This record gives sequence, structure tokens and C-alpha cells, in this order.
Amino acid sequence: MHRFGEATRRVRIRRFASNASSYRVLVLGGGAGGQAVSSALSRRLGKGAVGVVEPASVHYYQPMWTFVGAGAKRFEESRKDMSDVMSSGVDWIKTAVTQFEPEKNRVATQDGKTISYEYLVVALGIQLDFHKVKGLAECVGKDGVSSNYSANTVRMTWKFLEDFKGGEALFTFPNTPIKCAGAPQKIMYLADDLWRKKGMRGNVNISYYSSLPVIFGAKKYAATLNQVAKCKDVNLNFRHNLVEVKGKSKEAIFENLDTQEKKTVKYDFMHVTPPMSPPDILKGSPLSDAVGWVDVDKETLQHKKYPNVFGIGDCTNVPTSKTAAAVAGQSGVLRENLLAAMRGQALTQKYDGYTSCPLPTSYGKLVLAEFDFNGEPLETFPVNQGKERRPFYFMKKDMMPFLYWNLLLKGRWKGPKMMRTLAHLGMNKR
Ligand code: FAD
Ligand code: UQ1
Repeated sequence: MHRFGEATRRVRIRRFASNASSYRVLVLGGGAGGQAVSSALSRRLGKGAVGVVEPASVHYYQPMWTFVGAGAKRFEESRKDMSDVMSSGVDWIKTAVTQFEPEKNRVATQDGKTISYEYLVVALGIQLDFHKVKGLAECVGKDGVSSNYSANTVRMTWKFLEDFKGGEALFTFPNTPIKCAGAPQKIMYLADDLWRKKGMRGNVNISYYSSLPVIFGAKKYAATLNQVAKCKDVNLNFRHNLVEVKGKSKEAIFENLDTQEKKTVKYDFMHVTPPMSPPDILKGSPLSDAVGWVDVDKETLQHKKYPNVFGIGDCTNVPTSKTAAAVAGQSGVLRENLLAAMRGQALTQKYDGYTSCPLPTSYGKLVLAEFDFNGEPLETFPVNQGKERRPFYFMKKDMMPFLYWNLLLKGRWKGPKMMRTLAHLGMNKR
């Protein structure tokens, strides 16, 4: 029916001779969630059982981009060739999915092919919508405007921070769900520390403009972060949404979400977190809810209408903060539930909403927020993680990349639940 195409270092890229092919499990997306699930399932189901549809040639460890923007890591450390992270047991189908036909158990791809499946896992991530802020797409990466959220612009953050001569520095948070909801302020704290170390903080005004009514969703960590912002002399502006950027005159226009009034603010540097939304191909698809997120049960991760479809990560409507840490927690649940469904058994694994947002507050200190669906702390270590701590900073900067590349992507890291249970045996928090 089909033959193998070119062989890369380890992974087979499939080129189909016919227009149709079939997999026991088809995974859409080869990001954090797609890799974690496909490598684990291919070990359990054997070579050739799992196909991964992924058009990109490069896989990025996006959580490193805060440090890349702050000059603490090189951009190159955040990237690997997709062929190096794809498990040798899966077939990599190097194209984009363009259409879903869940009633027929098949998808269509950009290269005009059809792929059938017994089980489908949707792991398509979240889309960056720079174009939804007037003038932003034209000026991001130049004119003093940068964003850690894109591979194309993250290096400019460090250039602008390093070259900064003083003036108005703005940091924004959009009026949409985003991935890693702490990242818009992480870079602000590192910029503050950099400019202090350079002895120029007195010449800089730092302002945070967020569409949210609070600094952080989970209350325990919000208390610390309000304190950090105060100590750092950051001006906090809540319920303000960036609606336009005038790159040439360096002006940002914000809408007050309560009064709809618009206000123009001059800037010399601005770090923008763009609006985000479900990938366009999911909007209006049979797998999606009214907004476009893949419509899954928040505990089993099984699709609410199609029992042979599962979803993981940023593209789903699981009501937790969208992070790689959440993907880790979800990956073990999804894998076991999918295998149970294959055996005709009940789905027993339940995702508890675990997510984590490690917030560096300076070069050397970090608040390790970990919480559940309700924003209640689910902390791994037997110390109060609401405090800024030095060991957490180095764990995040130097150990997490190893854990991501070598365990999470290989489907061998299901989150720190086990560590948490062990670490809390008979221990009291300090
Ligand atoms: P992704 O990893 O984004 O993967 C989606 C994949 O789908 C991509 O490979 C893409 O090419 C592919 N795709 C898209 N469209 C198609 C299509 N049509 N067909 C086939 N494939 C397609 N998380 C943390 O846990 N801790 C942190 O400290 C942290 N910090 C962050 C800082 C920044 C600046 C950013 C940007 C993110 C951060 N995150 C952090 C979030 C984390 O990176 C994401 O939550 C995680 O990558 C989500 O995994 P995913 O598989 O859902 O999506
Ligand atoms: C985590 O599991 C994870 O995914 C690999 C991250 O993304 C890079 C994180 O930032 C964090 C904090 C975790 C949680 C892990 C521990 C050990 C607390």
C-alpha cells in the first residue's frame, strides 16, 4: 500500500505511494504533548502502530524562551531537529492536518492525503495571533517591541534589554487565554534585575499592563507576586488590553476593559504577549467546542462526543493553566485511558488539573507555583513554594531542560505526583 521514504537519523518519514494510510493511533502535533504520548504509546503498541502528523522541521523547548529573552540561555539550546526528538518507533508524517472527519475515523492532510485511525490524539497547541493587535505584526521584532512567545522574536528581547538606555518599559498580558500565564511578568522581573545590576534602574519606569483583574490566578502566589512587584517599583495596570501599536512613534494604545476608554502610552521598550486562540483548523471543526478548543472530559481527556478521540495540552478546553508541566500530568492519564479504551475497559485515570508556573523574580530566585483546577496549591517540595527561593531558580534553569528533552518527550515523565507524595511523608512545611 505504501513504501518508506527517506530515512533521517533515526526516524522514518513516511511518503505514501497511495492516497490513503492507516494507524492504530494517529497523533496530531509533535510538540510537547504529541511527543510524550506518541513515544510512550509506540513502546506499548510496537513499531508502525503510531503515526505523528507534524509539519515543522524543528522542535522548540519553549519554556526556555524566558531565559533566552533575558540572556541567561542561548536560543540554540531551546531547539532540536524534529527528527532527533521523534521516537524511532513512530512514523513521522511530515505535513499539516487540514480537516477532521471523526464520523469516518480519518483526517485529511495538506499534501492531499487521507489518514485513517482507530484512535486519534489531538495535540495541536495554541495559535499566536499577533495580527489581532493593530500594527503589532508589522513592528514586533523591531522598533523596541519584542516577544518571548515566538521563535522569530525572542532573541530581540535580549538585544533590546541589553541595549536599553532608559525610559518607559512596558510589559503586556492580552485579553485571551494564553500558554504559560506567568511568562508575561517573568521577563519583567528579570529586566528589572538586569537594569538594577547595570546601575540604571533609576532611569527606567516599568509598567505592567494586564487584561486580568489580578496579578496571578492562583491566590497564594498572587500574594507573593504583588509584594515582588511593589518592592521592584513596578506600576501595575489591571483590566488594560493592548489594542494598537504605533511602531514609528513608539506609542501603545490600551483599552480599559471596564470603561472602554482608550489611553495612549509612550514606550521605549515593550515586551508583548500576543493574543492567542485555538489553531484555525480547529475553529468550527467537529472536534471543537464553540470557541475552537478540543472538547474533552477534563479528567479522562477523552472527547465528549467521539470516544476514540483524546486531546492533550494547549489545544484543549481542559480548564487549567496551559503549560508543559500540565502536559506532563496529562500525558500519563491519557496514555493509560487510551490503552484501556482499546481493551474495551473503563477509563480509570483522572487528571487533577496539575499545572506549574515557575516564576523567576530575579537572576537567582524563583517562585515555584504549582496548583490544581481550582488554583489550590499542589506543591511538590516540603517547603513553602510561595516564597522566592534560590534552589528553584537553578532547578528550573539547569535541570528542567534535561527533564524535558530526556524524559517528558520520551513519555517517561508524568509530572511530579510521585515525588510530591514521597516528599510530604511526615514532613511539615516551612
Ligand atoms: P506545542 O508544544 O506548542 O506543540 C504543538 C505542535 O502542533 C507544534 O509542534 C506544531 O508545529 C504542531 N501543529 C500545529 N498545527 C498543526 C497542524 N495543522 N498539523 C499538524 N501539526 C500541527 N510551560 C511550563 O510548563 N513551564 C514554563 O516555565 C513555561 N514557560 C513558557 C514560556 C514561554 C515564553 C512559552 C512560549 C511557553 C512556556 N510554557 C511553559 C508553555 C509550554 O511551552 C506549552 O504549554 C507546551 O509546549 C504545550 O504543549 P502542546 O503539545 O500542547 O503544544
Ligand atoms: C514540569 O514537569 C515541567 O514539564 C517538564 C515543566 O516544564 C518545563 C516545569 O516548568 C515544571 C516546574 C515541571 C514540574 C516539575 C517539578 C520537578 C516540580
